[in-house]
Amino acid sequence: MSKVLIMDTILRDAHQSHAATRMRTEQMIPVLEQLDEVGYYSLEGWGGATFDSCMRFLNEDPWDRLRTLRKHLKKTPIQMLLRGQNLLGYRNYADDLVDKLVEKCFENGIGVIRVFDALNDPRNIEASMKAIKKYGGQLRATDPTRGICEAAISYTSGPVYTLEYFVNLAKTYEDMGADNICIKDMANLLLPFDAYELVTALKQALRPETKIHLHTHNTTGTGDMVNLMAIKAGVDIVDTALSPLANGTAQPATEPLVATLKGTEYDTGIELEKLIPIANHFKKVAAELEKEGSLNPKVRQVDVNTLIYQVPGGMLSNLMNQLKKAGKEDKLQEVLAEVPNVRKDCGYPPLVTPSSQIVGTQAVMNVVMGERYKMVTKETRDLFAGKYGRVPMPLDEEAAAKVLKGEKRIDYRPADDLAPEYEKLKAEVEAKGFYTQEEDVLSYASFPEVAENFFKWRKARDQGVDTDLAKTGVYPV
Ligand SMILES: [Mn+2]
Repeated sequence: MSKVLIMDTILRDAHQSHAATRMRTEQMIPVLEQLDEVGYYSLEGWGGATFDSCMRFLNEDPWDRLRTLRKHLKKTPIQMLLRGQNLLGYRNYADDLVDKLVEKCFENGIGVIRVFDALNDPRNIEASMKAIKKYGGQLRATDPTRGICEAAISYTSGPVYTLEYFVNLAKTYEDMGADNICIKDMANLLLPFDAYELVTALKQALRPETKIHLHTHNTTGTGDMVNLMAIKAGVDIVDTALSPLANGTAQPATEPLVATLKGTEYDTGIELEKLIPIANHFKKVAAELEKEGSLNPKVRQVDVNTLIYQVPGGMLSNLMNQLKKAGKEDKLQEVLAEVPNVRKDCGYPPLVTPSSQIVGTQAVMNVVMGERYKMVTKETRDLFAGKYGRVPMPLDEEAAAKVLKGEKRIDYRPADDLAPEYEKLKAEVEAKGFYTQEEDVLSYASFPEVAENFFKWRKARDQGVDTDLAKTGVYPV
């Protein structure tokens, strides 16, 4: 029996992909106990975007959300996504902060940490993995389903991305201590027969106890086929989302896969009947999100452009939003055509946060300004300078000269430059009068301005009338 395990993304990637990560904790709570009874391998519930969105848009403490999820999810591990040395944010953090964040994630209820680096540079997930092994190991001693270290390969296509490349990277991550190896196909670029080949190769190369976990999307309409072919090749875990927020830029739907595998050697063991009332709840939530304008029904459609332009779903909706705000919606095709050019110039990084944002924003600038690299973001410069890590291919020297303007490149692990920072950030949060818990320092480290605004709001809420704040009328008192 090679029972297939399922991670449902309804609490994270599904609404991140469809509704700009705007699902609120109160929209999750009514069905958490039912979700816990389904028999999933894990429920994805946390990550950089949910963390940001909680504070920025929803006036929620992301740590409170995590603790609430954990309170209701007694059996099913909560899975999160960690961006290696970038943690939940968009810059490199010092190793002491990496250690502290991982400790607090497990302490507040995370069971499985999926860690990846946008550039597939193993040096960038070293510190995270060390911390996951340390704190996860302690958790695992009492509960073998928690404290899991899942190292993810950012799947992408391009000249360097051969079967051998992926197998070598997976073996490197396994040697570094990964319990699971994830194929993170954030853009649904992985085609069904390639998935079969890749999973087969990984199964042969990796230890039998290492679980292979596939994460894809249904942006291009191939997601269900990708999952099925991977299952035929022996994949252990696949990611799906309950149908109301599934498909399109999100994951393939859970229910059809459960039905497909029923009674076969791959049976998930999940009863379809248990999913129906939960899906009915999220149907209502999806309608609410659409009504408030967070859910753009366009993202549900099959978009074969992704196969050509190699743009992840989240990035595509970001580009659409950026252009819409600038009143330049008609430039979408031009921007999509510029993305692969920028990518080639900067050494073919996989397109995933933050490199997807960097490349995407630069492509928008190149098109809107009418001249390539006339305007360059700091992030683009840093990517070219090696400050995000090693890119798989050489830079385009002509573009690099235009972008860097003589700035020095580095070839060592970027975080080696960083001095410990937790105590310094803690002192800042305390000096500003916002410190209530160690987690606040991590929120502040991740998104300083967003966190500070959230802390102001929280203080006003908790202390009742705050005369300064009340005067602005911005914060509820
Ligand atoms: Mn994803």
